[in-house]
Amino acid sequence: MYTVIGAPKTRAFRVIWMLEELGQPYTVDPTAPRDPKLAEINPSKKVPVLKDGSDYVIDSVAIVQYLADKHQMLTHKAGTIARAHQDSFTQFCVDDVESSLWTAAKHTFVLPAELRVEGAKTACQHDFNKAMEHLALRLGSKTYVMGEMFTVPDLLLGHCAGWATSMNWTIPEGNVSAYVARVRSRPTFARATAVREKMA
Ligand SMILES: N[C@@H](CCC(=O)N[C@@H](CS)C(=O)NCC(=O)O)C(=O)O
Repeated sequence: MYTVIGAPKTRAFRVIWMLEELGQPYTVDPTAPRDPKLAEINPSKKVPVLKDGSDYVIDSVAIVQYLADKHQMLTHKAGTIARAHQDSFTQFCVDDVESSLWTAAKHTFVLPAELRVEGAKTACQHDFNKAMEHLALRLGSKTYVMGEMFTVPDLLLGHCAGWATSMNWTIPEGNVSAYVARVRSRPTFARATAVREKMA
């Protein structure tokens, strides 16, 4: 039995969605970011954290890929060229998509007011729009970024797309909007969303 530590409205949602994809049993400990009790397991007091047995894994991307590797689902095997391309999409999601969202969030409500920079959010949105153009080109007419198989970067991109929409950023019409709708219409996404709503 896994324990997902972190309020489901945070990136902990990714881990919950992943566990729904895997059909693995889990419980959620909805600890808020920066709760002092996190310091013992994560010096940055960030969430999510996955408790697996007596071990703790921190960082949502590391957790999701670990679970994919462990259960051999939603991933190509390490050391294959397919895995290299898959990881490239994961890094694209983290570097180009999530970083714009997270930096914008920091300059909206995370950083102390005196450190927030006016215009930072506009610059982030510009970068996000550029990333969406690149996603459109890399995705082409494929069902998922790696083709017919739903993999880790699809889950991460699907999560980021919802985050962007909640900030009123636009997902471009066409292959990207159709892709996002496809990813977010998975029954596992609906089940994870129900968990989030129940714990809100
Ligand atoms: N790269 C980390 C980032 C985790 C992260 O920043 N989590 C947010 C909540 S979604 C948090 O705990 N923020 C608290 C803070 O920045 O102090 C991951 O993907 O897990």
